[in-house]
Amino acid sequence: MRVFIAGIDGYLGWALAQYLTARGHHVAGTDKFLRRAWVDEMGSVSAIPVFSIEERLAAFEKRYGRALDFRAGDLLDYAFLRSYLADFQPEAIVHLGEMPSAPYSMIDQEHAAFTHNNNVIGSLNLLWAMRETCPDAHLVKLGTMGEYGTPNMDIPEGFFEIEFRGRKDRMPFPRQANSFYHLTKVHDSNNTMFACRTWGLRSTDIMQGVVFGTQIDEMGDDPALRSRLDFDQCFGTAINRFACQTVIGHPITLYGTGGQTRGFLPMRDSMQCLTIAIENPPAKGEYRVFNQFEECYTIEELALKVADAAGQVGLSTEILHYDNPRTERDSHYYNPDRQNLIDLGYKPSHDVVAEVKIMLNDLLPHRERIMARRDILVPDIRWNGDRRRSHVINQTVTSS
Ligand code: USQ
Repeated sequence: MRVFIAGIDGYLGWALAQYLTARGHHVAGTDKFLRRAWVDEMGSVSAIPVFSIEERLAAFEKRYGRALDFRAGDLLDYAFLRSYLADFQPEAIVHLGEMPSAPYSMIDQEHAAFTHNNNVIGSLNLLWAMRETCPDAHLVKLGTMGEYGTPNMDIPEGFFEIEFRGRKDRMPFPRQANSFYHLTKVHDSNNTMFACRTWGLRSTDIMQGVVFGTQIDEMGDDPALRSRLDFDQCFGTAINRFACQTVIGHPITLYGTGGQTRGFLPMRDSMQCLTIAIENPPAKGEYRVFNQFEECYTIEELALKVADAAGQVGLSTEILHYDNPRTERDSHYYNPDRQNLIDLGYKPSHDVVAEVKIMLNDLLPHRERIMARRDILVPDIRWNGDRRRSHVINQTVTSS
């Protein structure tokens, strides 16, 4: 299948390009290298070194025996996007080209406005470019489980049946996002649903949980093919940060009570799920929603799993609770469905500790890179607009 990836240089995009190519798909993609710039803006680096795009592309061709069709560009540059899609004529488009961080979108007015402009208009441009150049292609749009928030009821996959004043309808499940970033994904969902209904486009909107992991098997041993792995307060997600903190002996930074519950999945499961969605497209005009995660855990449970894995590779771990810089519930009901992907063949990996052990072993050779930035590990971006570093409020566990 001819697959176009927007955001192909990023954490998931670079892995997906390899996963799909290894399965015989013909991949093309674009990137503006903003992820590299944002992490730099945070005063950080990827824990695992990221090679230049030229080095990445050369290593890719050497390993997979075919060149990756790549053009640097911006989804906000409509003429560029339209002409690339017209030339490549994709059968599937995977949209990973958005600013993905909740804290980054909460820094100040400028960052919130940037996030909305970049994400919502970039996605809108993609819909228009599809309509004009490849209306039969399938858009696999990366949304987020965070679109739903944490309602006090089960979360279906996108839609639910509701009865109100004696009448019934199938409607979109309410979205109660908890950051300006997560809200951009809600707006994207509405625009995508509208484009499918009005223009007959087809799309799978992926409500993905928090991804963790340093590699997929396809990457092999060439360091130029490896994934990035961020640990700063904006672009490092929970388990990735905890693993980086552990390898340098920094306490794991649990925010608040650590009772926040989310769906999580290793990068290898994310690749499996995205590929299942690509290879099983919806009908023309159909807009469908997949909830995509392996299992739900509290943040504290995950910190304990990281401590367990660390103990198995000979590292000691301290877990500390910091006052939560985010305004979020840290004790709540959470029970989302994830049946659609299972029905199409998704086999969840279910072994977080084994995956974290792989991560720790991948990260240990790079501990100096993390150690040099240890001052940025405690967060200071707060949901109320202040910039104040969090302080320790409680200790959970120390293992050795
Ligand atoms: N957390 C900690 N300590 C940390 C980092 C995070 O306790 O050092 C907590 C946060 O307070 C939050 C939870 O862990 O309750 C998850 O935070 P996160 O930064 O790992 O994930 P989040 O901000 O929710 O965003 C990430 C990705 C985003 C994606 C989302 C999926 O950055 O792109 O959309 O996961 S979901 O969480 O399901 O909405």
